Amino acid sequence: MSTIFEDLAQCVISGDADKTKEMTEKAVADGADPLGIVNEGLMAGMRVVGARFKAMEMFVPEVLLAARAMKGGIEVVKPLISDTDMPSEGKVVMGTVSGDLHDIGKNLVSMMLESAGFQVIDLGFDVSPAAFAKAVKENDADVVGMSAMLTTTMLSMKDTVELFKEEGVRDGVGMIIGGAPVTKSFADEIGADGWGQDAGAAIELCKELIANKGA
Ligand code: B1M
Repeated sequence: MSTIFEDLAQCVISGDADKTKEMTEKAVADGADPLGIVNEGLMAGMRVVGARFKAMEMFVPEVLLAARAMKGGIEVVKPLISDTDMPSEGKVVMGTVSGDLHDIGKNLVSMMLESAGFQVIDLGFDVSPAAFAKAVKENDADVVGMSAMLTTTMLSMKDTVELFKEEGVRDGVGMIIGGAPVTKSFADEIGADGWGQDAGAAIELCKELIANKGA
């Protein structure tokens, strides 16, 4: 017989937002531990989704549905968990760079990061270097993640790295980049800390940068 946590994980995997919310409310009403609901239910389901996406057994629309279901469930339990108890691997500011309106890949990376336990401050698309810098300062972020889909807009990533240096915030924050036209050599060229080919790589990079912070 499956547990309530396993059932919750299954709801997330199937991407059913209504059922996930309903089951989470039921779990709360039945007295289940709110942190268990998050860690062993909702996020456990999303971890399965992440692994299946990596293995190309699930695709972008299914991952987005699963992430939306997970987020809906988390909204139900969030008021029951203090901010300090809420699982957090670290804070990541995410955005698609200036002049670029492509946000599907960025949204996917943001959602996968959240599912992996990161607190994500998603600035949306067409994000200027100054807006990235402001958000990093205001949120004391560990990592900033920039996405670009146009060869013309990826140059804004360089401007953002430069601005961080000018404003004296570069040393305290990891900077990672991604998006179809972006490469590892471009990341090296502009002085970013890493390039992620996909959402899974972004998660690994953030983990690495945060683990090495201050080392
Ligand atoms: Co546009 N578009 N588009 N477009 N669009 C591309 C990117 C293009 C390759 C199409 C083509 O010509 N074959 C081309 C770019 C050419 C180039 O610069 N080399 C292009 C163009 C030219 C344009 C316009 C200029 C078209 C026009 O108006 N003449 C215009 C520009 C608008 C602007 O941004 N200022 C434009 C507009 C649009 C739409 C608005 C219609 C729409 C965007 C809708 C939206 O995002 N809300 C759109 C779309 C959908 C595409 C395509 C078809 C699909 C992009 C996508 O979402 N892929 C795209 C062609 C294609 O790729 N087949 C195309 C799916 C997504 C999951 O993948 O974003 O790569 P991706 O994200 C991946 C990885 O890259 C990585 O992880 C994700 C998951 O694996 N990743 C990161 C992404 N960010 C990361 C960050 C990280 C780490 C990993 O760390 C921080």
